[in-house]
Amino acid sequence: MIHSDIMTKTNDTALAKLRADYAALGDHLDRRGIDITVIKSKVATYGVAVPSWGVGTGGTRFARFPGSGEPRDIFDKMDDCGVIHQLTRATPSVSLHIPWDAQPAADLNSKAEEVGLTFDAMNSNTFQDHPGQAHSYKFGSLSHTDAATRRQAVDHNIACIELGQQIGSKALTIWVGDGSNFPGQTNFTRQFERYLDAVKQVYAALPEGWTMLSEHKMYEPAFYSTVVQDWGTNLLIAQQMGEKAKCLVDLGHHAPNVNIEMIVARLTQFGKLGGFHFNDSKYGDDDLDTGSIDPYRLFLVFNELVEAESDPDFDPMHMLDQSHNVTDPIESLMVSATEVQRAYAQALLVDRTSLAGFQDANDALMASATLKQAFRTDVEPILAMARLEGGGAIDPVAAYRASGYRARVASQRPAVSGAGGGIV
Ligand SMILES: [Mn+2]
Repeated sequence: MIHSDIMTKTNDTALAKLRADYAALGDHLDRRGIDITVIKSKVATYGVAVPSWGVGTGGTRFARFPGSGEPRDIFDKMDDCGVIHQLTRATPSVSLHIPWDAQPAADLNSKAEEVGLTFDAMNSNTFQDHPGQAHSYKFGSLSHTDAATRRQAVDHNIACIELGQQIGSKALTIWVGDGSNFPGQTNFTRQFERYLDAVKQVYAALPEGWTMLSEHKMYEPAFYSTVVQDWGTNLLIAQQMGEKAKCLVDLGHHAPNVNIEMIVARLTQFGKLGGFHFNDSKYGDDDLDTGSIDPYRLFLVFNELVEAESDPDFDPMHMLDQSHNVTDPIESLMVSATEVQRAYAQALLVDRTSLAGFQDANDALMASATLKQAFRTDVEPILAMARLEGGGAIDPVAAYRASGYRARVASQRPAVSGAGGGIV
C-alpha cells in the first residue's frame, strides 16, 4: 500500500488550490440553486468495482507487451486493487474471474480484509479451455450441441456461485463467447434454446438475495453470429429466467453509434437493468479507458442512471471493464474510476425540473442546453475534496507516482512473458 507520508506530502502541496477551487465552485453552484455539499456526499458514497483482470496488462490478438511488476495471482491483484481504492476512495470492491482467481475462500477473505476491499459480482469463464477439464469449449459452452459440455459449463457456473457465497458476493455475471463463424454453421433457434435451457439450470441454483447478470456482446470471439449478441436477446434471457435475472450493459459491446443511453432507459423502465461495465471505444469493442474517447456519452448514460435513482428499488451494479495495453493499469483504473464519478457528479447537476419543462414544451434547443450546462461544469474540486475527506489523494496519479509502488512490486514480482495475445 502507499505510505501515509506520501499521501500527506502530495495532498499538502495541492490543498490550498483545492480549497480555493472548491469554494469558487460552491459559489457558482449556489447561484444555480445547488448545494455543493449534497453533490460531494453523493459522490463520496459512490463506488465502482474493479475487475481483478484489469490490473494486469492487456493485449490484442497480435501481442501483449507486459509492464513491470505484473501481478502473479489474485493476491497480487488484490494488492494493486487495494492501492487504487486507497488513493481514489472510489473502488471499494473487486470482481473475480473464475477459474483465473480461484483460491480457498478463507484466503480470499483474509486478503480482502487486509487491503480493505469487498467482493463484487463473480464472473464465470467458459470462453476458453482450462487445464484438466473434460470437454472443450471450442464450439461453445452453455449452448454447445453436446449435453455433457453444456453440463460442464452449468456446473462451473454453479461452482462460481458457491465460492461467491463464501466471500460475500451477491451476483453472478455470465458472458459466453458462444456463436458461429460461418453462415449455416449453427441453427440460431436450436442454439438459443440450448442456451436458455442451460442457463435455467444455473438460475435454479441461485441463492436468495442473489442476482444473475447476463452480458451481451455483439461479436468476438465468434465473428459471424453470437448467441447473446444484443440487448434484445439479453432482455429475452432475463425475462425467461425470472425476477433475479437482469441485463448487464457493457459500453463497448454494441455496434458503433448505437444509442446506449436509450438502452439503459429501456431496461430501467422494465426493471431489468442489473449492471454496467464501463470502458470506452473508438471503432468497436476497444476496451479503452473509461471517458477517454467520448465523455459526453458517459455523461448521457449517467443522466439516465440519475434519472432512475428516484426509484428506491433501482440499484444496478457498477464495474470497470477495460484493457490496458500501453499504460500502467493502476493509473488507468484510478483515472477511469474518477471519470465514472465525474460523469455521476455532472449528471447530479442536471436541472431536471427545467429539463422536463423543455421536453414537454418541445423546446429541443433548451433541453439540450440544460444537459450541456451540467456537462460543462468542471466538478473536479468536488471529486478531489470527496477523495481528500475520505482519506484518499487529491491527485491519485501524482501520489502513486511519488510512492514508487510500481518499482517496489517489480522487484518482488518476477517479469512475465509477453508471448501470446488475449485481453489478459
Ligand atoms: Mn464486460
